[in-house]
Amino acid sequence: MLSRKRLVLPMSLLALLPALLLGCPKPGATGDGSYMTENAAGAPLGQAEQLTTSTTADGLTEVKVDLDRDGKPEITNYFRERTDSTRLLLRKDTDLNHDGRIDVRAEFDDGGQRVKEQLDGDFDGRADWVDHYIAGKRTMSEVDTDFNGTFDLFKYYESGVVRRKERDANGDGQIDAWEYLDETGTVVKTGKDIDGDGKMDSRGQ
Ligand SMILES: [Ca+2]
Ligand SMILES: [Ca+2]
Ligand SMILES: [Ca+2]
Ligand SMILES: [Ca+2]
Repeated sequence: MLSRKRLVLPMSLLALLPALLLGCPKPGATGDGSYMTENAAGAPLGQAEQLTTSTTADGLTEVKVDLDRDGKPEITNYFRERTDSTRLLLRKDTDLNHDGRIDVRAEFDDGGQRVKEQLDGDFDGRADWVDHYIAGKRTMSEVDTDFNGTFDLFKYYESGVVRRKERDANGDGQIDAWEYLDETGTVVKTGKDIDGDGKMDSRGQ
């Protein structure tokens, strides 16, 4: 029987996940996902302070934002400057636990839609949850459920709903368990690779 390891995320990250994943507007957030640091009159908005603005080697504008005003950035935004329009946010790095290491990296396409989001749930500097998006919709998640550095759960979405889960339960890099779900999230079919050749040997339901 396949052992189901429960994904444990620190509470601080859990609390922030809905806002991060759903892109809920937060105080100070602008429509493009970057952070305003002052209002139209130039007065500080909340606590956030823009620390530095520089240009990266590949020509992007890098803006570091200090949310708690301790002099260290929690958010780094990367923009592409445009002459015919407002600058475009391409990447947003967030340090959730204020240890100086990035815990969430979100990447956006030219249309401003999310293409990839990486989360480091145990704050060891290594991403353990990667969401992939196509046309702004999440299509696939890679999850390292035991935080050992190897992704072992792969979720595939249709219209935002998980319809297939693949697991590498023994960590050999090959999928050994499959679950197929209907649109309500109910498992309708399962499969297992018993002899370790990466092919399904037994089917359920
Ligand atoms: Ca700070
Ligand atoms: Ca961190
Ligand atoms: Ca990690
Ligand atoms: Ca793993």
